[in-house]
Amino acid sequence: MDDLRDKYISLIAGATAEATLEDLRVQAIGKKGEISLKMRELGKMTPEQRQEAGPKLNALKDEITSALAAKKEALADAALDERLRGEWLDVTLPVRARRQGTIHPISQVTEEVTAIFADMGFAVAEGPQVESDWYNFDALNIPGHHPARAEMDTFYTHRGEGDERPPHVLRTHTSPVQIRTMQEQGAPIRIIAPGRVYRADYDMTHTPMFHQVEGLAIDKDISMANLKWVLEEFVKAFFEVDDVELRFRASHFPFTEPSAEVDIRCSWEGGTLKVGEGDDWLEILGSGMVHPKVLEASNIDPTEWQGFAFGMGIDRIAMLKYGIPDLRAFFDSDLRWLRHYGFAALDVPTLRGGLSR
Ligand code: 2NL
Repeated sequence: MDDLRDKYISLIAGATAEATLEDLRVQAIGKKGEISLKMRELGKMTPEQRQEAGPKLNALKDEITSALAAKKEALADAALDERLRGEWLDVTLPVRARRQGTIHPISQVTEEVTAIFADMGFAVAEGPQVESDWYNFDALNIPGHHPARAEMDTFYTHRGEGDERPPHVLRTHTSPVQIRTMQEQGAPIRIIAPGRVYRADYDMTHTPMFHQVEGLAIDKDISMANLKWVLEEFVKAFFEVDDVELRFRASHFPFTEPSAEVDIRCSWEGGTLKVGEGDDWLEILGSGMVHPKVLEASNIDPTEWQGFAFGMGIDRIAMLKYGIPDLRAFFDSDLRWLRHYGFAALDVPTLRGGLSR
Protein backbone atom coordinates (compact mmCIF):
# COMPACT_ATOMS: atom_id res chain seq x y z
CA MET A 1 0.00 0.00 0.00
CA ASP A 2 2.95 2.28 0.67
CA ASP A 3 4.25 1.62 -2.85
CA LEU A 4 0.84 2.51 -4.26
CA ARG A 5 0.81 5.69 -2.22
CA ASP A 6 4.34 6.75 -3.24
CA LYS A 7 3.61 6.02 -6.90
CA TYR A 8 0.47 8.17 -7.11
CA ILE A 9 1.75 11.01 -4.92
CA SER A 10 4.84 11.36 -7.12
CA LEU A 11 2.83 11.05 -10.36
CA ILE A 12 0.43 13.76 -9.13
CA ALA A 13 3.35 15.98 -8.10
CA GLY A 14 4.88 15.65 -11.58
CA ALA A 15 1.68 16.38 -13.53
CA THR A 16 1.79 19.56 -15.65
CA ALA A 17 -1.75 19.56 -17.06
CA GLU A 18 -5.27 19.19 -15.68
CA ALA A 19 -5.95 16.38 -18.18
CA THR A 20 -3.09 14.31 -16.69
CA LEU A 21 -4.64 14.73 -13.23
CA GLU A 22 -7.96 13.42 -14.50
CA ASP A 23 -6.20 10.38 -16.03
CA LEU A 24 -4.46 9.72 -12.70
CA ARG A 25 -7.76 10.03 -10.82
CA VAL A 26 -9.37 7.40 -13.09
CA GLN A 27 -6.29 5.16 -12.79
CA ALA A 28 -6.22 5.34 -8.97
CA ILE A 29 -9.72 5.88 -7.61
CA GLY A 30 -11.99 5.63 -10.67
CA LYS A 31 -14.48 2.73 -10.85
CA LYS A 32 -11.80 0.34 -12.11
CA GLY A 33 -8.88 2.17 -10.51
CA GLU A 34 -6.11 0.36 -8.67
CA ILE A 35 -7.24 1.51 -5.23
CA SER A 36 -10.91 0.87 -5.97
CA LEU A 37 -10.06 -2.71 -6.98
CA LYS A 38 -8.14 -3.15 -3.74
CA MET A 39 -11.21 -1.90 -1.84
CA ARG A 40 -13.34 -4.45 -3.64
CA GLU A 41 -10.97 -7.17 -2.36
CA LEU A 42 -11.87 -6.21 1.24
CA GLY A 43 -14.94 -8.49 0.95
CA LYS A 44 -12.74 -11.55 0.52
CA MET A 45 -10.65 -10.81 3.61
CA THR A 46 -11.01 -12.14 7.11
CA PRO A 47 -12.60 -9.68 9.53
CA GLU A 48 -9.18 -9.08 11.16
CA GLN A 49 -7.47 -8.32 7.84
CA ARG A 50 -10.40 -6.08 6.82
CA GLN A 51 -10.18 -4.26 10.15
CA GLU A 52 -6.60 -3.29 9.33
CA ALA A 53 -6.73 -2.77 5.54
CA GLY A 54 -10.12 -0.95 5.35
CA PRO A 55 -9.20 2.27 7.19
CA LYS A 56 -5.78 2.38 5.50
CA LEU A 57 -7.36 2.14 2.03
CA ASN A 58 -9.94 4.80 2.92
CA ALA A 59 -7.16 7.07 4.22
CA LEU A 60 -5.15 6.46 1.05
CA LYS A 61 -8.18 7.33 -1.12
CA ASP A 62 -8.71 10.53 0.86
CA GLU A 63 -5.02 11.43 0.61
CA ILE A 64 -4.98 10.97 -3.17
CA THR A 65 -8.28 12.88 -3.56
CA SER A 66 -6.89 15.88 -1.69
CA ALA A 67 -3.52 15.65 -3.45
CA LEU A 68 -5.37 15.77 -6.80
CA ALA A 69 -7.47 18.77 -5.66
CA ALA A 70 -4.42 20.65 -4.34
CA LYS A 71 -2.46 20.00 -7.53
CA LYS A 72 -5.46 21.04 -9.67
CA GLU A 73 -5.68 24.34 -7.81
CA ALA A 74 -1.90 24.91 -8.12
CA LEU A 75 -2.08 24.29 -11.89
CA ALA A 76 -5.04 26.73 -12.22
CA ASP A 77 -3.13 29.37 -10.25
CA ALA A 78 -0.07 28.93 -12.44
CA ALA A 79 -2.24 29.17 -15.59
CA LEU A 80 -3.84 32.41 -14.33
CA ASP A 81 -0.41 33.87 -13.47
CA GLU A 82 0.77 32.99 -16.96
CA ARG A 83 -2.29 34.60 -18.58
CA LEU A 84 -1.94 37.76 -16.47
CA ARG A 85 1.74 38.02 -17.43
CA GLY A 86 0.62 38.03 -21.08
CA GLU A 87 -2.12 40.61 -20.47
CA TRP A 88 0.01 43.00 -18.44
CA LEU A 89 -0.02 46.60 -19.63
CA ASP A 90 1.51 49.84 -18.42
CA VAL A 91 -1.37 52.18 -17.65
CA THR A 92 1.09 55.06 -17.24
CA LEU A 93 2.07 54.98 -20.94
CA PRO A 94 0.99 58.12 -22.88
CA VAL A 95 -2.10 57.96 -25.13
CA ARG A 96 -1.29 57.09 -28.72
CA ALA A 97 -1.15 60.37 -30.67
CA ARG A 98 -3.58 59.18 -33.36
CA ARG A 99 -6.30 58.61 -30.81
CA GLN A 100 -6.04 62.08 -29.27
CA GLY A 101 -8.86 64.52 -29.99
CA THR A 102 -8.34 67.90 -31.66
CA ILE A 103 -9.47 71.43 -30.93
CA HIS A 104 -12.31 72.47 -33.27
CA PRO A 105 -11.40 75.41 -35.57
CA ILE A 106 -14.22 77.45 -34.00
CA SER A 107 -12.75 76.95 -30.51
CA GLN A 108 -9.28 77.74 -31.85
CA VAL A 109 -10.42 80.96 -33.57
CA THR A 110 -12.44 82.04 -30.50
CA GLU A 111 -9.27 81.63 -28.42
CA GLU A 112 -7.23 83.58 -30.98
CA VAL A 113 -9.75 86.46 -31.10
CA THR A 114 -9.90 86.48 -27.29
CA ALA A 115 -6.08 86.65 -27.00
CA ILE A 116 -5.90 89.57 -29.44
CA PHE A 117 -8.60 91.66 -27.75
CA ALA A 118 -7.36 90.76 -24.26
CA ASP A 119 -4.04 92.33 -25.28
CA MET A 120 -5.94 95.57 -26.03
CA GLY A 121 -7.69 95.52 -22.63
CA PHE A 122 -10.99 93.83 -23.54
CA ALA A 123 -12.52 91.33 -21.09
CA VAL A 124 -14.72 88.41 -22.16
CA ALA A 125 -18.43 88.61 -21.25
CA GLU A 126 -20.98 85.81 -21.45
CA GLY A 127 -24.75 85.52 -21.12
CA PRO A 128 -27.78 83.30 -21.75
CA GLN A 129 -28.55 81.80 -25.17
CA VAL A 130 -32.29 81.88 -24.45
CA GLU A 131 -33.21 85.56 -24.09
CA SER A 132 -36.23 87.77 -23.54
CA ASP A 133 -37.28 89.66 -26.66
CA TRP A 134 -36.52 92.86 -24.76
CA TYR A 135 -32.77 92.07 -24.47
CA ASN A 136 -32.56 90.63 -27.99
CA PHE A 137 -34.59 93.37 -29.76
CA ASP A 138 -36.14 96.29 -27.82
CA ALA A 139 -32.98 97.28 -25.92
CA LEU A 140 -31.16 97.35 -29.26
CA ASN A 141 -33.61 99.85 -30.76
CA ILE A 142 -35.32 97.15 -32.82
CA PRO A 143 -39.07 97.76 -32.10
CA GLY A 144 -41.82 95.15 -32.63
CA HIS A 145 -42.77 96.24 -36.14
CA HIS A 146 -39.14 96.64 -37.30
CA PRO A 147 -38.29 94.50 -40.36
CA ALA A 148 -35.04 93.38 -38.66
CA ARG A 149 -37.11 91.16 -36.36
CA ALA A 150 -38.48 89.31 -39.36
CA GLU A 151 -35.17 89.47 -41.24
CA MET A 152 -33.40 87.79 -38.38
CA ASP A 153 -35.50 84.63 -38.78
CA THR A 154 -35.86 84.28 -35.04
CA PHE A 155 -36.51 81.00 -33.19
CA TYR A 156 -39.23 81.55 -30.59
CA THR A 157 -40.01 79.38 -27.55
CA HIS A 158 -43.56 78.50 -26.47
CA ARG A 159 -45.36 79.87 -23.45
CA GLY A 160 -47.74 77.68 -21.47
CA GLU A 161 -51.45 77.61 -22.34
CA GLY A 162 -53.10 80.95 -21.47
CA ASP A 163 -49.75 82.64 -20.71
CA GLU A 164 -49.98 85.93 -22.57
CA ARG A 165 -46.41 87.12 -21.95
CA PRO A 166 -44.22 87.43 -25.08
CA PRO A 167 -42.21 84.27 -25.82
CA HIS A 168 -38.47 83.99 -25.20
CA VAL A 169 -36.16 83.83 -28.22
CA LEU A 170 -32.91 82.07 -29.04
CA ARG A 171 -30.56 85.06 -29.22
CA THR A 172 -29.97 86.13 -32.83
CA HIS A 173 -26.73 87.96 -31.90
CA THR A 174 -24.57 88.30 -28.76
CA SER A 175 -25.60 91.96 -28.29
CA PRO A 176 -27.88 91.04 -25.31
CA VAL A 177 -24.71 90.07 -23.42
CA GLN A 178 -23.42 93.61 -23.92
CA ILE A 179 -26.72 95.16 -22.79
CA ARG A 180 -26.63 93.03 -19.61
CA THR A 181 -22.98 93.95 -18.96
CA MET A 182 -23.72 97.69 -19.34
CA GLN A 183 -26.65 97.38 -16.91
CA GLU A 184 -24.66 95.36 -14.39
CA GLN A 185 -21.27 97.11 -14.54
CA GLY A 186 -21.99 100.60 -15.88
CA ALA A 187 -19.44 102.68 -17.83
CA PRO A 188 -16.58 102.62 -18.71
CA ILE A 189 -16.58 99.23 -20.48
CA ARG A 190 -14.32 97.25 -22.76
CA ILE A 191 -15.64 93.77 -23.53
CA ILE A 192 -16.00 91.21 -26.27
CA ALA A 193 -18.90 88.76 -26.27
CA PRO A 194 -18.19 85.57 -28.23
CA GLY A 195 -20.74 82.76 -28.44
CA ARG A 196 -23.46 80.77 -30.16
CA VAL A 197 -26.30 82.56 -31.92
CA TYR A 198 -29.36 81.22 -33.76
CA ARG A 199 -31.27 82.15 -36.91
CA ALA A 200 -33.79 80.02 -38.82
CA ASP A 201 -31.76 79.86 -42.02
CA TYR A 202 -30.14 76.84 -43.68
CA ASP A 203 -28.36 76.77 -47.04
CA MET A 204 -24.82 76.62 -48.49
CA THR A 205 -23.63 79.60 -46.42
CA HIS A 206 -25.98 79.56 -43.39
CA THR A 207 -26.52 77.17 -40.48
CA PRO A 208 -29.31 77.65 -37.89
CA MET A 209 -26.67 77.84 -35.13
CA PHE A 210 -23.49 79.79 -35.74
CA HIS A 211 -20.91 81.79 -33.79
CA GLN A 212 -20.43 85.49 -33.42
CA VAL A 213 -18.12 87.80 -31.54
CA GLU A 214 -19.20 91.32 -30.72
CA GLY A 215 -17.09 94.04 -29.16
CA LEU A 216 -18.05 97.08 -27.10
CA ALA A 217 -15.99 100.00 -25.78
CA ILE A 218 -17.72 102.72 -23.74
CA ASP A 219 -15.89 105.72 -22.33
CA LYS A 220 -16.02 109.55 -22.12
CA ASP A 221 -14.05 110.24 -25.25
CA ILE A 222 -14.46 107.39 -27.73
CA SER A 223 -14.77 107.98 -31.47
CA MET A 224 -14.75 106.12 -34.81
CA ALA A 225 -10.97 106.75 -34.84
CA ASN A 226 -10.57 104.43 -31.83
CA LEU A 227 -12.77 101.85 -33.61
CA LYS A 228 -10.58 102.06 -36.73
CA TRP A 229 -7.35 101.53 -34.76
CA VAL A 230 -8.73 98.61 -32.74
CA LEU A 231 -10.03 96.87 -35.87
CA GLU A 232 -6.75 97.41 -37.77
CA GLU A 233 -4.78 95.94 -34.88
CA PHE A 234 -7.20 93.03 -34.74
CA VAL A 235 -7.06 92.22 -38.46
CA LYS A 236 -3.23 92.43 -38.55
CA ALA A 237 -2.87 90.12 -35.54
CA PHE A 238 -5.57 87.69 -36.63
CA PHE A 239 -4.38 87.23 -40.22
CA GLU A 240 -0.74 87.41 -39.06
CA VAL A 241 0.31 90.16 -41.52
CA ASP A 242 2.31 93.36 -40.93
CA ASP A 243 0.04 95.70 -42.89
CA VAL A 244 -3.65 95.88 -43.78
CA GLU A 245 -5.93 98.38 -45.45
CA LEU A 246 -9.48 98.68 -44.14
CA ARG A 247 -12.39 100.24 -46.04
CA PHE A 248 -15.30 101.65 -44.05
CA ARG A 249 -18.54 101.65 -46.07
CA ALA A 250 -21.51 103.62 -44.73
CA SER A 251 -24.25 101.22 -43.66
CA HIS A 252 -27.25 100.97 -41.37
CA PHE A 253 -27.94 99.07 -38.17
CA PRO A 254 -30.72 100.04 -35.73
CA PHE A 255 -28.26 99.86 -32.77
CA THR A 256 -25.44 102.07 -34.12
CA GLU A 257 -25.30 105.60 -35.54
CA PRO A 258 -23.30 106.17 -37.65
CA SER A 259 -22.81 102.61 -38.90
CA ALA A 260 -20.13 101.15 -41.14
CA GLU A 261 -19.40 97.84 -42.76
CA VAL A 262 -15.70 97.05 -42.84
CA ASP A 263 -13.85 95.43 -45.76
CA ILE A 264 -10.19 94.41 -45.90
CA ARG A 265 -7.95 94.59 -48.98
CA CYS A 266 -7.06 91.12 -50.22
CA SER A 267 -6.15 88.96 -53.18
CA TRP A 268 -7.49 85.53 -54.16
CA GLU A 269 -4.60 84.79 -56.55
CA GLY A 270 -4.10 81.04 -57.02
CA GLY A 271 -7.28 80.37 -55.06
CA THR A 272 -5.76 81.21 -51.67
CA LEU A 273 -6.55 84.30 -49.63
CA LYS A 274 -3.81 86.89 -49.10
CA VAL A 275 -4.72 89.72 -46.75
CA GLY A 276 -3.26 93.21 -47.23
CA GLU A 277 -2.45 92.97 -50.95
CA GLY A 278 -4.33 92.73 -54.27
CA ASP A 279 -7.42 94.44 -55.68
CA ASP A 280 -10.26 92.56 -53.99
CA TRP A 281 -12.21 93.56 -50.87
CA LEU A 282 -13.41 91.12 -48.24
CA GLU A 283 -16.32 92.10 -45.98
CA ILE A 284 -15.62 90.84 -42.48
CA LEU A 285 -17.60 92.89 -39.99
CA GLY A 286 -20.24 95.46 -39.12
CA SER A 287 -19.65 98.30 -36.70
CA GLY A 288 -20.59 101.79 -35.57
CA MET A 289 -21.07 104.18 -32.67
CA VAL A 290 -23.55 102.82 -30.10
CA HIS A 291 -26.98 104.43 -30.62
CA PRO A 292 -27.96 106.80 -27.73
CA LYS A 293 -31.23 104.88 -27.30
CA VAL A 294 -29.24 101.66 -26.71
CA LEU A 295 -27.15 103.40 -24.03
CA GLU A 296 -30.35 104.71 -22.41
CA ALA A 297 -31.93 101.25 -22.39
CA SER A 298 -28.77 100.03 -20.62
CA ASN A 299 -28.97 102.80 -17.95
CA ILE A 300 -25.90 104.63 -19.29
CA ASP A 301 -26.24 108.40 -19.75
CA PRO A 302 -25.64 109.15 -23.47
CA THR A 303 -24.84 112.82 -22.71
CA GLU A 304 -21.87 111.70 -20.61
CA TRP A 305 -20.71 108.48 -22.34
CA GLN A 306 -20.40 107.14 -25.85
CA GLY A 307 -18.74 104.16 -27.47
CA PHE A 308 -18.21 101.94 -30.46
CA ALA A 309 -19.48 98.43 -31.13
CA PHE A 310 -18.81 95.82 -33.78
CA GLY A 311 -19.87 92.31 -34.68
CA MET A 312 -18.44 89.55 -36.86
CA GLY A 313 -19.01 85.90 -37.68
CA ILE A 314 -16.47 83.53 -36.11
CA ASP A 315 -17.30 80.68 -38.50
CA ARG A 316 -16.68 82.93 -41.48
CA ILE A 317 -13.30 84.29 -40.33
CA ALA A 318 -12.27 80.71 -39.38
CA MET A 319 -13.05 79.56 -42.96
CA LEU A 320 -11.11 82.49 -44.41
CA LYS A 321 -8.03 82.07 -42.23
CA TYR A 322 -7.75 78.28 -42.43
CA GLY A 323 -9.01 77.72 -45.99
CA ILE A 324 -12.05 75.70 -44.95
CA PRO A 325 -14.38 75.54 -47.98
CA ASP A 326 -17.70 74.23 -46.57
CA LEU A 327 -19.46 75.90 -43.63
CA ARG A 328 -21.80 72.99 -42.97
CA ALA A 329 -18.89 70.57 -42.40
CA PHE A 330 -18.17 72.54 -39.20
CA PHE A 331 -21.11 70.84 -37.50
CA ASP A 332 -21.00 67.33 -39.01
CA SER A 333 -18.69 65.85 -36.31
CA ASP A 334 -16.86 63.89 -39.04
CA LEU A 335 -13.69 62.52 -37.37
CA ARG A 336 -11.66 62.67 -40.60
CA TRP A 337 -12.60 66.35 -41.01
CA LEU A 338 -11.83 67.07 -37.34
CA ARG A 339 -8.39 65.42 -37.63
CA HIS A 340 -7.67 67.39 -40.80
CA TYR A 341 -8.84 70.84 -39.69
CA GLY A 342 -8.51 70.45 -35.90
CA PHE A 343 -5.68 71.87 -33.76
CA ALA A 344 -3.32 70.19 -31.28
CA ALA A 345 -4.89 70.23 -27.83
CA LEU A 346 -1.94 71.82 -26.06
CA ASP A 347 -1.16 74.56 -28.63
CA VAL A 348 -2.93 77.37 -26.80
CA PRO A 349 -2.95 80.53 -28.92
CA THR A 350 -1.03 83.43 -27.35
CA LEU A 351 0.33 86.61 -28.90
CA ARG A 352 3.84 85.79 -27.67
CA GLY A 353 3.92 82.10 -28.63
CA GLY A 354 2.09 82.56 -31.94
CA LEU A 355 -1.65 82.44 -32.54
CA SER A 356 -1.76 79.46 -34.89
CA ARG A 357 0.44 76.47 -35.84
C1 2NL B 1 -22.68 92.28 -38.23
C2 2NL B 1 -23.01 93.51 -37.51
C3 2NL B 1 -22.85 94.57 -35.42
C4 2NL B 1 -23.10 95.57 -33.28
C5 2NL B 1 -23.06 94.45 -34.08
C6 2NL B 1 -23.81 96.29 -31.04
C7 2NL B 1 -24.07 95.89 -29.76
C8 2NL B 1 -24.55 96.79 -28.86
C9 2NL B 1 -24.77 98.07 -29.22
C10 2NL B 1 -24.49 98.44 -30.50
CL1 2NL B 1 -24.91 96.31 -27.27
N1 2NL B 1 -24.02 97.56 -31.40
N2 2NL B 1 -23.34 95.40 -31.93
C11 2NL B 1 -22.89 96.82 -33.86
C12 2NL B 1 -22.70 96.92 -35.21
C13 2NL B 1 -22.68 95.81 -36.01
O1 2NL B 1 -22.83 93.42 -36.15
O2 2NL B 1 -22.65 92.27 -39.41
N3 2NL B 1 -22.42 91.21 -37.52
C14 2NL B 1 -22.08 89.94 -38.08
